[in-house]
Amino acid sequence: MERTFVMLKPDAVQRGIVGEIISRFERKGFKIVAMKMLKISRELAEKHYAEHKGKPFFEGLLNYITSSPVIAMVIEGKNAVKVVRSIVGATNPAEAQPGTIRGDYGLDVGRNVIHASDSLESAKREIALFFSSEEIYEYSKYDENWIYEKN
Ligand code: D4T
Repeated sequence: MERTFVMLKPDAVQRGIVGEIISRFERKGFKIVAMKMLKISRELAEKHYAEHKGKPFFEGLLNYITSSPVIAMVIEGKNAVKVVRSIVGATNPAEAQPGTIRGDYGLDVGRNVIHASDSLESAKREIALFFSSEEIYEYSKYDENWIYEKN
């Protein structure tokens, strides 16, 4: 099983679509093992987006992501990193396939609704940035035998 980091960005919270988005991951069969609302500090935003420092969109990205609360989550399941990215869709919502979250809910790359880790290494780094180990829960879900052929 893999774990990945997912964040519903300020626009998702402001537009009242967090429930719909979380439902998509639940329906797919993923298990939510951590979740909280927080207002991201500039310091945390700079760490999270360190790879983009110096790019022309960096300042706008930081202002956006720190502007209003977000919902941070850890999602667990088989091939979670890849499958969650495919549910999220392309970075630019204008190019994201209909049926993906960004394809269904956005129009502008600077308001792309959701973040999901792009690799297992990023997932580990981002989960550690946002959650302590006590905030991540290990538990069985009653439907697991119906989601996976073998546990
Ligand atoms: P995040 O990290 O937000 O899930 O997005 P992606 O992983 O899909 O894409 P990314 O790291 O390349 O971009 C991070 C973040 O920056 C915004 N962005 C990106 C932007 O505002 N303008 C741009 O030109 C690009 C490339 C959107 C996502």
